Amino acid sequence: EATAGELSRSDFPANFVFGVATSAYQVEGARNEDGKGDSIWDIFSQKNGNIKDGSNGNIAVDHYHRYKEDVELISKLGFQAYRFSISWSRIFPDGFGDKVNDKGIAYYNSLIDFLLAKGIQPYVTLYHWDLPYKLHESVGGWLSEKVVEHFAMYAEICFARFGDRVKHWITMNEPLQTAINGYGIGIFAPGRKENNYDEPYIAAHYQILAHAAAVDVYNKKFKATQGGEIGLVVDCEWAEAFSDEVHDKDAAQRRLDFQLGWFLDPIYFGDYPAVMRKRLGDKLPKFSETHKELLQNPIDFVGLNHYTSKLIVHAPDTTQGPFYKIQEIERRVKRQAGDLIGERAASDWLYVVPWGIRKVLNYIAEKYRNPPIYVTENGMDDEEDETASIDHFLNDQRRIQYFKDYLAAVAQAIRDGVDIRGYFAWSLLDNFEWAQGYTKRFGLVYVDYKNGLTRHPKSSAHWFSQFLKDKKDNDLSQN
Ligand code: GBH
Repeated sequence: EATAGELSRSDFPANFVFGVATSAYQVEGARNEDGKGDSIWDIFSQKNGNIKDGSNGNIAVDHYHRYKEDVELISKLGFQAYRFSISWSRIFPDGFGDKVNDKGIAYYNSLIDFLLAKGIQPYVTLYHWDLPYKLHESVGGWLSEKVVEHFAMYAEICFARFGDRVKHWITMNEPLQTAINGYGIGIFAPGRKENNYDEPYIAAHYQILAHAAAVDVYNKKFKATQGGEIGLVVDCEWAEAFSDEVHDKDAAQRRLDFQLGWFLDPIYFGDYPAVMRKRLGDKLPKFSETHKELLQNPIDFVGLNHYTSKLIVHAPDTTQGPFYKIQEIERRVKRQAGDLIGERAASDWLYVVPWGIRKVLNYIAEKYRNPPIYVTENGMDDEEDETASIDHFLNDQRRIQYFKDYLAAVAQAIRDGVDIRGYFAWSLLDNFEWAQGYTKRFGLVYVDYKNGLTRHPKSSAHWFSQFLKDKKDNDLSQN
């Protein structure tokens, strides 16, 4: 039953998990400490012009040294889970699976143990965009099939060393972003854009296979004894047809096939969507019989990162780049009448459209046989402003409204019958926002970059904390 009044914790199942999320390169810092090797982001971000404010993640928000303080915060706010990622080059400094860096293992052991001591469940991502640089340099990164076996070796070490305590594994974060921004547009590491009609599809292919190889290792060697679950995280904006015309509706469907079907179709149905095959021809790699066998490994859940929605229009002459040219679509934020799809946040791609998340969740449920889903990222940002007072950032009423509205839409999707198991807010802390550097703040907790990286919970953190404690009035009256 939909609630007329305030949203509350009891609109979600009792075993529904609420957590916060981060990723290694965005928060850890400690670039060269304790034997860590460089990743493609360490190299990419040192280059002039790649990062908006000329910054990098050398120190980031120093989570590597302050993880205890940060986990205390998660605990005090009342979250039950923490989604973080492991930096591959802390475990294997050059990416090759021959020498394990014990200090890297020790760091994640301490983090995991501290979380569990506080009653917080770790949800661990193996790959959130920080490929070991040596692996990139010597074999060609995600353009080479060789990375598949190296990733599987890395995954195996993580399962073997941490899997006695980690019961929720994510192989990859948003392979689409690596493919398009890393190998097509070049705004993300490794910064390639020369072969933007081909490389994104190759990079995606080997990420899908690396994912499948890691799942294969887990299912064969660890699952029975460790009893955990494993899945991957995809990002998907809702694609709303710009008009009721058939060509716009078809365009919106193509957009969904090219962003979500690209990754979930091989995993659930064994091959890419037919529309991709038709439009890409030989540019789209093929899965061999061995590959198809690997892909038979079932995943236990879909992780969905969702922030925003777009209007999709049929556009054979689009100027939005090769990726959209092949699809003959354009993404828009203004309706025919000229009004916006939602209010813009700080990032130019992030418009607040709460109803979109309900549609994506229902779409995944319908198309992929109602799999368990976690919303692994959702949130909005504020623009950094060095002249503004700290209170300007702490009093984040818009972020509270964002969470309320998106959570209400998630609760609706649960009532629609979608099997949603949990929700992770992005992000615990303000952090290194990739090509945007520190100019965007997504945190529930403010980080004071000018005063020793001190942490200050924003109003949204307090709101969340209260939400997690609250029961609806009628629940209380039943007690
Ligand atoms: C997530 O990606 C990431 O998983 C997370 O690490 C990140 O901090 C978070 O989003 C917030 O961005 O405007 O041309 O620079 C979400 C997908 C990918 C959407 C990058 C925005 C920026 C393109 N995002 N994209 S651009």
